[in-house]
Amino acid sequence: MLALRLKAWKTEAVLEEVPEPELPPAGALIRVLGAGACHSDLHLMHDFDQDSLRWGLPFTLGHENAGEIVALGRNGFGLEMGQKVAVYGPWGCGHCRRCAIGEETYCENAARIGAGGGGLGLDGGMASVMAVPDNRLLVPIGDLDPVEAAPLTDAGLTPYHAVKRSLHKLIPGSAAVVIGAGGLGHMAVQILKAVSPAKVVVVDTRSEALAFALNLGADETVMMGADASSHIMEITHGQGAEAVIDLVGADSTISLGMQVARTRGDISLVGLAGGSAPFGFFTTRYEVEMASTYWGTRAELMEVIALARAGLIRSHVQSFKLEEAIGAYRLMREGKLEGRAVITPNL
Ligand code: FEH
Ligand code: ZN
Ligand code: ZN
Repeated sequence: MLALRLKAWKTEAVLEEVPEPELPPAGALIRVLGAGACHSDLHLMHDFDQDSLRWGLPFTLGHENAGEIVALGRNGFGLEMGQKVAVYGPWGCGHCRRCAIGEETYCENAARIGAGGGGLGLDGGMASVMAVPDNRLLVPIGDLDPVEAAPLTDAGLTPYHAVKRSLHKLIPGSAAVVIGAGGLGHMAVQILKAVSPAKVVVVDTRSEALAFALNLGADETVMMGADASSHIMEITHGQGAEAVIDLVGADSTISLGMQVARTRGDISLVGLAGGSAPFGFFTTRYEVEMASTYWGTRAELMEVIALARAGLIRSHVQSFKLEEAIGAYRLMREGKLEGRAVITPNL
């Protein structure tokens, strides 16, 4: 079968023929119906190296996947052949204390495993068939379109986890700032509107992205720039926001988040741009809580799928054939995608 493979660090992925995978004894084979193209894949191709990620190469890209079960190993209780499922992306050991509570993102044995999951050091979904090592990693999607379900596993789950961290602070009259209205940001806006009464303020450098966010339910938009913080302080009546979700992670966005987080507010740093900002007594308001977050838990993926099945959130996708995947990543790099690019290897 044809697969989009990362063969060397700091090179573009290439399409090549690979053998179809074998059925893992306690897992499943999935006919991939949607494999989301994530911004992190660009970092995998252009920025990371063996020192930053100690994963083996080559591997097939695609860590946001949904499809149909075409072979099922043991322990597939509640699952059946032909069923449509989303694949939980971060694959931990399954039995350490973190994995036991579904927090496989923070698996205690990650270093020993030597990979982050399918598409992250192990073969992912940018091929017609994908092997999933354990059936615990599959979440049925009912009648959701698998092309739209695929991005829920990362572009949906990652901001959902960050929002949940602050949910108790997002009371009526509160405000949440979403920085970056791309693949994750367009989901963050909908998630915030679905689960909280907070006023949602979206920041981006692109006017089209801000218009898109307004369409998805954002209450206010702010153009990123020198005036962004004063604009947000005005919108929040001089108090700042209870939650800042930074989906970019550049020096400028981290600094903006620190300027606009309210006393006792939260900043969740999700974006991988690699920025930083100094932290000291006078750099934020009192008791601002800052955390980096990575993906979300298995139970949270079930919650995200439930939100989508209830019609409360929906990923906006542009689909591309496997042969067009490299072109899709180029569009992403140029900031020309609206919502999420999803590769459909079986179309
Ligand atoms: C992938 C690879 C490396 C770091 C982070 C990621 C995220 O896209 C996972 O959500
Ligand atoms: Zn990702
Ligand atoms: Zn583990």
